[in-house]
Amino acid sequence: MSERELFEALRGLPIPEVRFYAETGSTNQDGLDWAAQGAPDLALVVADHQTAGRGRLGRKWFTPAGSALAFSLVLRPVALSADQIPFYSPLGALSVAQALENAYRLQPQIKWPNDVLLNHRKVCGVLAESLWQGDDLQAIVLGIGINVAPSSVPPADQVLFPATCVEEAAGQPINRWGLLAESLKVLLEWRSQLTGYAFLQAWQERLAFMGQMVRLENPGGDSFEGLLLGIDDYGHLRLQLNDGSHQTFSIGDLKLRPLS
Ligand code: BT5
Repeated sequence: MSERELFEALRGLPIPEVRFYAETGSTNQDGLDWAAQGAPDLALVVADHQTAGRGRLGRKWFTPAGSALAFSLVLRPVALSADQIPFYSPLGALSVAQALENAYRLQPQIKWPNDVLLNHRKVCGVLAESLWQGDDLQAIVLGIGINVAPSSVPPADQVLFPATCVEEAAGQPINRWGLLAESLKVLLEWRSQLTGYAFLQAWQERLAFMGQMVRLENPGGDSFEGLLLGIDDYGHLRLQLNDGSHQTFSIGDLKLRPLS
């Protein structure tokens, strides 16, 4: 698919500038560099192939050529407050989930806080990174990777959680740029309601493992097991622990897994 088709697909969306790379290291790095040089709100970086795509905690994100979507959006909200930062990656996940519903009638779920699953396998990862100048938050770069064709799915021994792609679930060829445009359209609709009730509701309605036993692990090695009850007004995950007590967990570097 050509760059011209990308620009066609984005027509009608209020994206002021687009940088397309046939190959780049990481679109998030490109977005951060561009933001530091003054990229406007909603500036978009798209790559066909990433050679150093990244996930959270220095993990790698696999984006081979010609089969996936990898893009990063520079966001410069008018009143950008640090408390809103944790909501940006769920914003990305909710937008992709709804785009998959709207465009292909799929039934995605969101593995808290921000992975999109199809048939219980990871199809999309989201990484929100912030650009600071001293204490001032300058921009959020919201990076989204979606596996579209089967060749975008990493081998099973290279992923922490089973992976899939949109075409496998949809059973039909998917136009990558069409999926990108639909995801951006939904994202622009939710953006102004980031911490609101409707946003939290839409996120919770798609939460994977609701009412199931899960394990949460933090990078320090602590883990908690309990029944997944949902999210609260801050987007924190609510669990009922094995001793019957309720505990909430803030969005961070926790790893969530079903127990069965
Ligand atoms: C994420 O991190 O899931 C966030 C991924 C964000 C990628 C986008 S692509 C555009 C933009 N530019 C970037 O450089 N990044 C963003 P995390 O939750 O830490 O998951 C990373 C883990 O997912 C890896 O350690 C692998 O186990 C697994 N993984 C890697 N590539 C995958 C893929 N294509 N599909 C499914 N799982 C993958």
